[in-house]
Amino acid sequence: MAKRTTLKEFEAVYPKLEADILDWAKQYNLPQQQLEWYQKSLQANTLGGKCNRGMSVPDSVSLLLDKPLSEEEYFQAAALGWMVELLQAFFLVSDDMMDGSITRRGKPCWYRQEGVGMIAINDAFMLEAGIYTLLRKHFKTHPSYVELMELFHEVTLQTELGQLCDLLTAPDDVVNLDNFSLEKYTFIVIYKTAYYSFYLPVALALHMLNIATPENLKQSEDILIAMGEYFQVQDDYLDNFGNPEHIGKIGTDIMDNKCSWLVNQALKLATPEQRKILEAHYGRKDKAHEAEVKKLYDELKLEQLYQQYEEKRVGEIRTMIAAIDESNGLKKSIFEAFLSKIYKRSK
Ligand code: DMA
Ligand code: MG
Ligand code: MG
Ligand code: MG
Repeated sequence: MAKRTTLKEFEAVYPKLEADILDWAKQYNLPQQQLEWYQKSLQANTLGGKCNRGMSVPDSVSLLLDKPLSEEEYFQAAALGWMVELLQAFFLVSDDMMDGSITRRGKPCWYRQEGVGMIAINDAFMLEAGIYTLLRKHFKTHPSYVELMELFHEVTLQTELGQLCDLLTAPDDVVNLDNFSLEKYTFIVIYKTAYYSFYLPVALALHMLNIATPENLKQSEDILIAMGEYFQVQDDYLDNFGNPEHIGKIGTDIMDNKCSWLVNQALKLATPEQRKILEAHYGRKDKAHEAEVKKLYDELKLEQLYQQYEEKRVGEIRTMIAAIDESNGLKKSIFEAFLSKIYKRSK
């Protein structure tokens, strides 16, 4: 029987990994002040989240082995999980700067904290570097070392391609609603979110156990990408309809001119008059304009539309899970575990 990890168990591994990263930096005779800065950035940006992505690695490994993990197995899986969290930290620090966001995990975004500012760009790179420090330290002699490293590199690029499309579809100065489409939306969310948040943890678990094959990777990818797409629709929904206190961040999608799920639905439903409202108020850096768009979203009943979407999509994903062929080493329970963590999430 597999055993699900707790946040407490997962967090208990972090101090050792932080020490590994800082020890590696120490060999360069990094001065104390800079060492302390690195530590502060690691703690501020890697800790304090839900760790769903990170914990999915030990959970998936345990489900694949169908048993609780030994101490050594748990450490390895949790280390890979924390590498996913470092990747996420790297993306969030930069995403918040690019999106001009205010808060993250209930605190000011890193670049807005005292004394940080644009140094956050370099901090983001150093968070990313932490991944490869840990991978070298703990997996250098693992048979799948190269596969693990290539996977991190590939997923990083995929996420950056998604972010590029997200940003170029949302220029600061020109609002052109014709630029938005559900096709573009699908590309953005699959690349910026689904690969690193959903595919990566399971692919890492398969590589850690040396049981990855082109077939089981592809089957995992198909279903996890669908789930990641659903997850980002939730993120877009919560950006407008979520409670900022509860989700720990203040939505910026309307003011940022984002090709969000909500604006795409609004464009599908809008009468010519309603489209004019969007044209006049979407993508303006101003609360009064934003309020007009929020009012239109309510008139168009996008909250109810989202709930219908959620039920339909989750039904489709359940059908995909049921069709999984377990003879190639996969377990349906891995995907069920993922789905149950995000179904009807409010944060
Ligand atoms: C998130 O997109 C994507 C990455 C790679 C961090 P987003 O800007 O919608 O995320 P959030 O709502 O958390 O700022
Ligand atoms: Mg953002
Ligand atoms: Mg963004
Ligand atoms: Mg968002």
